[in-house]
Amino acid sequence: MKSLLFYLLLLSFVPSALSLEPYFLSTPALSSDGKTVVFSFESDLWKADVVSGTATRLTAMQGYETNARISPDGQWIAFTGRQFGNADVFVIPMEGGEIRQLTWHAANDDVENWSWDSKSIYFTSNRLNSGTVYKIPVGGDNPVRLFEHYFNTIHNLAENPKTGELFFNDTWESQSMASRKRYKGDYNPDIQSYNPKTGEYKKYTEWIGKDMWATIDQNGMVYFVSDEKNGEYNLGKLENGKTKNLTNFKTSIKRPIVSADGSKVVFEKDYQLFTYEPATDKTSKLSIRIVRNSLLPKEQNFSIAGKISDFDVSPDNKKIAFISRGELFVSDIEGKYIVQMHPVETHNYASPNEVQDKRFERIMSVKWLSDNKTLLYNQTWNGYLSWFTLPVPAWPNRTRCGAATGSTSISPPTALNRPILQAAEALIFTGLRWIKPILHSVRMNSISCGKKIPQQSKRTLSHPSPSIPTASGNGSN
Ligand SMILES: [Ca+2]
Ligand SMILES: [Ca+2]
Ligand SMILES: [Ca+2]
Repeated sequence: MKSLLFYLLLLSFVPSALSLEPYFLSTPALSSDGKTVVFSFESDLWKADVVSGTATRLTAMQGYETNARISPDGQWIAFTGRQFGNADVFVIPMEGGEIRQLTWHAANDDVENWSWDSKSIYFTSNRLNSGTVYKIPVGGDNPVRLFEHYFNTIHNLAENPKTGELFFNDTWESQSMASRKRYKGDYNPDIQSYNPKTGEYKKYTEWIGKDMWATIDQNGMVYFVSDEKNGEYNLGKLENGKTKNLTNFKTSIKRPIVSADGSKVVFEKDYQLFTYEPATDKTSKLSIRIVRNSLLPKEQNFSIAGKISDFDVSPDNKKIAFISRGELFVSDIEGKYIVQMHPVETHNYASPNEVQDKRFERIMSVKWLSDNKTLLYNQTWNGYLSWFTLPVPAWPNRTRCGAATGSTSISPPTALNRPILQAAEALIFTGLRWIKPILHSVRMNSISCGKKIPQQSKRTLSHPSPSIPTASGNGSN
């Protein structure tokens, strides 16, 4: 039990700068010199030095930012953003700064690559058919469709700077089932190219499985992914028009991107980022270190060890109510399910601010009524103690003793409160065996509310009186 509590406390103090290497990094891209990597993590784009691995957040837009591609001249990062629900093309300066949106169509517009003059971005969109490639200037303009045939579903587009060929895939399998391994059949993708200057079409692979995701450096060297070697996605390249396998991974890689200078190929593997160096035939894992900005949260987590100031077991022995730091909790008798009660007062004569602040005043004592469904508790209101009842677990209306009044809002435990609740759960487990017999002797089985206090005297009722029981709780603020 001690170790559990220690672990719970430890969780509360995890520093905001992660020292552990993170997982679930995706869609990486490299700068032209292979020294900078941009990738997606926590729905945002991050930029890191390939050697040091220190990563800083580039975007913090609503929705997922993926498919970062760095322009060959190093000026821009194009990426796919989902700020408005569907995918659109955005650009941000490589050094960070103003983000500009380039496409606005309600269809999905996914960034594929840059043109080699760094003036245009290729993107795939299903705006006019089930998906084909368009080109849009970095300054923004109407996109131009590259493949006119309605049934051409072009994607994974990469331009060869030496020949002008546009490399692509066009199968359903590579478009919609890119992660499905070991497919073999008529819809298997192959590395193909079309040269708009000459009208020439070429097909470079014949493997009945997957050959896809071509990426090309400034010398026209074509790298791609194939599962021909061992059924897993491995890196290959075209050499004199022939395929050559480069890696022998037992787990698949995802879409690789080569730096323009050809020094490195970056890809996702096992939920982390790796580079392959063609010159040395060496694969390295990038040691990414995420650096987050520190936040000052509006809510804080507290250990409640030794700080349960009051408690009561229901007459039917099925539930327990307890107070810690002025907050009220109810759990089943085993302590397996704990709910924090947030009574909100909605009397008409309270100003809106008063209603809001009521939630933060401390609760001091709690008892179950004999119906096993109602809690009687006292709480300060504007600094003065008063008695209240609260239905549990039907949770509809809370009434001040003696006068039926407004509604009650009770929230389930929030994520931030979970460590508190878990700690409370652990405490209750240990204490339950001896708590129960004591409670039987102190239970106030017959408490009930008077019903003759007129509406007008409610304020008077809330003032302190000598008859209010002494409470032992600590204030919540
Ligand atoms: Ca985001
Ligand atoms: Ca769109
Ligand atoms: Ca194939």
